[in-house]
Amino acid sequence: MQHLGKTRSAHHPDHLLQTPDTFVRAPLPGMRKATAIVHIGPAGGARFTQYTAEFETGGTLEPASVERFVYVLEGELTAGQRSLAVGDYAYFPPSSSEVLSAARPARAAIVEKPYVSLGGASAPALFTGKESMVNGQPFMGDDALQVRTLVPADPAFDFAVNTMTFQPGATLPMVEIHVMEHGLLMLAGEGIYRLGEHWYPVSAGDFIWMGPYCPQWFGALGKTPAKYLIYKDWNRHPLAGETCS
Ligand code: UGY
Ligand code: MN
Repeated sequence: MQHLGKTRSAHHPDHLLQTPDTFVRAPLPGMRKATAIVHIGPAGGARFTQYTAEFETGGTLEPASVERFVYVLEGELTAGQRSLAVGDYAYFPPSSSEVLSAARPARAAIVEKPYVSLGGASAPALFTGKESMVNGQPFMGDDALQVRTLVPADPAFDFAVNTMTFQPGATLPMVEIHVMEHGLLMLAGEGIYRLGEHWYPVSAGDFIWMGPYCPQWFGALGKTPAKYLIYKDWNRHPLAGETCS
């Protein structure tokens, strides 16, 4: 708790840094014995929503009407016959009927958004995966920065979710400025995140939203690797979803 009005959290039109001292918890419709920390949504300028769901023993989350991606942060969740441990993830197409439940306390990062169809095709089917089974790939040739791609490379998916693991001292090789937006959860370690014209110290537990074209760069500090989970909209033409009159 911070009683003197100080925080590392910051909100600007093109980015949000939300640190755990500023998290506010409230249940969402469809939650029982669970609560949500809503990190970002349309009210904050994003075209998706991302929240951390915290389940008590016996907690449940009803299916969503939109597509949903779940990455388990702590404990274990089940969806029908499937069980998801820490580092496991699942994709639920819109109107999937699967309820998420927790036999014991658990936490998960959840991204939800309306599905943007490609040529009228329906959304991909439910799938689950294990991050531990995904091979890391060097990012732009740098072995000290490993990317793990959690969503299959299939144009039917309108978003991507990756983990990025930086050895101490590793950095993004350039300041990125791109049309895609990001939801980012720091999973481990620490470093400096450049967002627009601001440089922020960040560490495990922090959430960042980057709007389209937000200049972004990260450098890992400390003596242990820094790792984050990162969402981006993907595989769609920039005019997809626009109506021309
Ligand atoms: O995929 C990405 O755009 C990623 N390299 N961005 C980031 O880490 N801020
Ligand atoms: Mn990026």
